Amino acid sequence: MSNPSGCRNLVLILGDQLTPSLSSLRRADWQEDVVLMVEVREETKYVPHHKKKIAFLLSAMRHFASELQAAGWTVDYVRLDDAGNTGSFQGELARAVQRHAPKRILVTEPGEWRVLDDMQSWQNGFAVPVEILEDTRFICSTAGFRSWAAGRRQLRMEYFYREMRLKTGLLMDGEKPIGGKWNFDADNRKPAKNDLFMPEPSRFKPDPITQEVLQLVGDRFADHPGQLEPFWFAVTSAQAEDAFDGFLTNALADFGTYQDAMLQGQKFLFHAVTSAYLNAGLLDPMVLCRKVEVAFLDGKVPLNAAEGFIRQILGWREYVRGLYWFKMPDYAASNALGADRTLPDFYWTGQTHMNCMAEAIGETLDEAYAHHIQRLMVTGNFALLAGIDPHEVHEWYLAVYADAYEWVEMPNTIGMSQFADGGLLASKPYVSSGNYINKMSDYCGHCQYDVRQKAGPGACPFNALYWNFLDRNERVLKGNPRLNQIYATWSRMDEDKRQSLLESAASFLERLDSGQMV
Ligand code: FAD
Ligand code: DLZ
Ligand code: SF4
Repeated sequence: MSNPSGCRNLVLILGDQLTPSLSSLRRADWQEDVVLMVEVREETKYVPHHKKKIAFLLSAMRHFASELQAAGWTVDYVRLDDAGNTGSFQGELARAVQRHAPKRILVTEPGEWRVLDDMQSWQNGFAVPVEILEDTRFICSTAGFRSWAAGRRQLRMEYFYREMRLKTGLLMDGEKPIGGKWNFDADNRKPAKNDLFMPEPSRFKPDPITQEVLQLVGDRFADHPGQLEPFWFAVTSAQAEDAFDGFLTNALADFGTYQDAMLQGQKFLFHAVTSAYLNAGLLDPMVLCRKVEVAFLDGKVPLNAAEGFIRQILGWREYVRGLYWFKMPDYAASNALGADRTLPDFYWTGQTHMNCMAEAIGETLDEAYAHHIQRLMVTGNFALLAGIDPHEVHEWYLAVYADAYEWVEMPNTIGMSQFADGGLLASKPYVSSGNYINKMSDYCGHCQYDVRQKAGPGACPFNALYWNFLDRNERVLKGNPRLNQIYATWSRMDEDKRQSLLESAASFLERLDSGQMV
């Protein structure tokens, strides 16, 4: 197609690709090409995203567009309320092709399979070549993960992580891990006390761009979950870097030790609160890991903190992304335990007598954030014990967290949290009775249920549900060597006690299913 007056490349940048060194931008020329960014209804609605998540992304997109413009790029930015906005990537690209008559469309591969699938059909629709470039913002490419995974029977994160340490040299002394061990997790299981000094994440005052977005989201997404304000997220990479530097100074030293702790009313503890920024492209994972390594080498933080943090990014984050692209699209339908209960309404309201759940869900609705152990051992644990459909659980996590995109959320939910992939990611289901929650938090002291009581109406529901889960899934799980001991305990248990636990769980689930407040 000849285009004497058109642009050379039309570069579509998605809302979670806010990085100046994005592969598509690197391929383009700021003097000749046009950048396209679009706010589209389809992306804001494919799950009922938390209001703060939408506000964060739209504000970060608008700030990034103005940064590109200031750097000389021509940016065609379509706002959600612009007249004629078709509401989809495809529709907006079609309109932009009319406006700019490009010779080629450039785009960096997306973070979700559904968008990639759509993108692969664009070539036919536009009569303009569409080039989908690799997303180079990750430390391990999808091809690199595939070749690591090829021929392995088990895809354990720990082995992947060791290879990544060797590849990057992070915390390495030649071929050996600094400190003589790859993993210091055993030192990272302390409960916290409420009298500890608690650092707070950096908060940023909404500027006029953010205020305009808050108005829009308040008007257009009133029916979506979560509190919109106070809104304090970083919306530029400079702010996100400031926030991360604050974490390095104020919280990293205790990150490892209290990584698994939970405390009433303490939403962030010693966590970085950085995932939303990283996943949107405002921060670079390798830069963060190097900063943490330097903090350790300079003697500012202990090894268990530095290693623990680097493992989350270099290990878990890269690993789940590799696994997602390795296993999609079939992974989405996994349901190894055949769980089919509907997600209880209280996941959207926080209205439950279970204090741990009310805290984790309430904080989620307030902040579009909860830390890992709240996600895994409170809301995830309950869903797994109660036999909730993993797809519904997945859609909830995808909706309510500001950091949620399928590539990272789905393996964490379907694999790590719900064991729906049958043990591909986790070597055993992450389930616990109330005892674990009581050990790692002070939630039980504020709860109307009694964590020490095993069965009966006043007993902590996690206690009976735990045994009910093991009993219900015995056929699938009993052969798992990591569960031998627990199944041996279950078989040795007095028959009356077993019956009372099973009856207690059944009665709880009946109340749950009938919509009573539990
Ligand atoms: P920190 O605890 O300070 O950790 C530092 C960083 O390590 C995080 O910012 C994150 O980038 C990375 N990280 C830590 N754990 C993981 C992990 N398991 N997988 C990938 N990266 C990790 N994380 C997301 O980014 N998006 C999601 O949608 C998401 N969904 C989850 C769903 C479930 C059911 C579970 C159990 C975990 C999920 N996680 C998800 C992982 C983890 O809970 C969050 O990354 C973390 O809580 C973010 O808070 P933070 O930045 O304070 O993390
Ligand atoms: C999550 C999201 C939202 C809420 N809105 C937009 C949008 O209006 N425009 C856009 O380009 N991206 C948005 N996103 C992020 C996309 O959903 C994300 O790029 C895909 O899910 C691929 O990861
Ligand atoms: Fe949660 Fe049970 Fe503790 Fe209540 S008693 S906070 S339900 S673990």
